[in-house]
Amino acid sequence: MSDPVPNVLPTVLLTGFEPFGGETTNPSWTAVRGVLAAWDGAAALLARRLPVAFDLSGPALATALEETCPDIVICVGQAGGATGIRLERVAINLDDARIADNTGHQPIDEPIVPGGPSAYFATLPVKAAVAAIGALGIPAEVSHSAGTYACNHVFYLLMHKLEQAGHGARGGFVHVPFGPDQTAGTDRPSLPIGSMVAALTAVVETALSTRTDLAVVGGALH
Ligand code: PCA
Repeated sequence: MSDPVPNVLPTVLLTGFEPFGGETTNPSWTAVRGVLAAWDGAAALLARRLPVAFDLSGPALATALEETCPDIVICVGQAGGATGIRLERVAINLDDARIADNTGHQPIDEPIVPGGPSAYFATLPVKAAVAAIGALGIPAEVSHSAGTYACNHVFYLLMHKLEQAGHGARGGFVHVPFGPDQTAGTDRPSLPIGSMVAALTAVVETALSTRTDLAVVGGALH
């Protein structure tokens, strides 16, 4: 007889953000909740909403990690103006805010972790995820900069904390476009929330099934 297989489902933590920059919704959180509502896969999914605040998001992320002990963490944020899903590959050790955060704080050219590495790479299979999303007919690409605002801040702290914990948990960041409610009557691009939910579900499934990323074209010339 073979040894019994432990019946422990992997845990996936998804995070979204509260609204910011004058918006009343943030599609990242709407979509994350949609993923959880529809999920019936072989993993335990948990979600947390993070504040758009440089001083508060790190502690909120730390609490979420302590409470959920995830195997995989996928943080999600809004990238207004994007036309598709962006699988972020690089988090840099820099806060340089173009606008104040939701507490009025606007750090300029400050390290996120003084003395920390200049950058971390996502440890999710970003190219495989792009392929999986593309197979659903939803636009997606690998992105090599998550910016220098609150999303990059959380992404960097996530990768820093996961590396320091040393448990082998994997993580990354996904940017989504505006939702249709944010662009009505404008020429700003948006994506239906249902497409975001399908795309993020594909990211979760790909992360669960794929440890070694696809070696396919996905770089950027500029
Ligand atoms: N998007 C912002 C911060 C919160 C969010 O949803 C960003 O891209 O930095």
